[in-house]
Amino acid sequence: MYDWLNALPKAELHLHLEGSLEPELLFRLAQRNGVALPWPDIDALRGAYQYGNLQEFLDLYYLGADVLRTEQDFYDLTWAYLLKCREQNVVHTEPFFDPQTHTDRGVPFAVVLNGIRQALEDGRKQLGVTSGLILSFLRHLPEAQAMRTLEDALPFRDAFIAVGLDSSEMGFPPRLFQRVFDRARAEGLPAVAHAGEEGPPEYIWEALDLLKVRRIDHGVRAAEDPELIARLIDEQIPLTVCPLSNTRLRVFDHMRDHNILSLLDAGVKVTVNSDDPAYFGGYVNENFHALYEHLGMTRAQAQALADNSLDARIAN
Ligand code: ES4
Ligand code: ZN
Repeated sequence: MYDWLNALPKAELHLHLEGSLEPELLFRLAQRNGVALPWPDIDALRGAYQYGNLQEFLDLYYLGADVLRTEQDFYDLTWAYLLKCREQNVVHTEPFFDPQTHTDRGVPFAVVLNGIRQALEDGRKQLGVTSGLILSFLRHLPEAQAMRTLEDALPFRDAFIAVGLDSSEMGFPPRLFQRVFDRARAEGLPAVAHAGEEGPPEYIWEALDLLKVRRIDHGVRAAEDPELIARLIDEQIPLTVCPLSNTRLRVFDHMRDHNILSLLDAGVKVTVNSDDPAYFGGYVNENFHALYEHLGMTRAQAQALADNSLDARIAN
């Protein structure tokens, strides 16, 4: 079963490039850039990867991202992830990056973007992994800063396939970013948004109705609202679900409690993704493995999940 799962061709639609920064590369970049780290060694850093909720994880994720300084750093980060894609039969990926995490530290937008897009281009040519980049706004920062980030990005409009919304969810509902998403849509950019990870079903309604998203990232709390589930099924709106992330961040206490297969069987277009694989203990295949081990996922269900991922692509 494991070999069969590994060999399935699949797409990854929910992956934060900054969250694919493995401790080994993090330490290497810290040394290369002369950045002092709060952890004495790699094991101490790995030991810190225990979170009670989304915010505890994000605090560490933003600290880790501080080692990313040069175009080469962003290239190396992206390339390491693309090598994983090839190894895991991820034939297509639509990764997020958070420009504000870097521009707020004084790293220019173009430095971040050029490193990432060169690696994505090399990934297409040398590894046969196709991709489309998603520019994601940080929702814990003011709307005006998201708008400025969008304006910084517009000269590079062709480098993106969509805009997204991530970071701390509770208290930062999608409606706060309606004008930014209106502007992005006017530029012809499709939208996705994190919603219903820790936040309530209302945030998923807002993402659909106000931000006009074509996919929901996470969305697992939709299960609490039958009317919302009916809509997701009716409109076949994809949910990019991240099982290992959800258990590591205590959205579900244990993998056996996860609702992804119930949603699949009910007719919701769910997909399997790794979110922040360096921080949550696995890439896409390890997520598939966990569903087999703890939820008894069948081959037919795994095939449906993989087919959904290829079908829910924005880019081709
Ligand atoms: C994230 Cl798991 C998760 N949720 C929201 N925002 C994020 N950024 C990176 N990982
Ligand atoms: Zn995410």
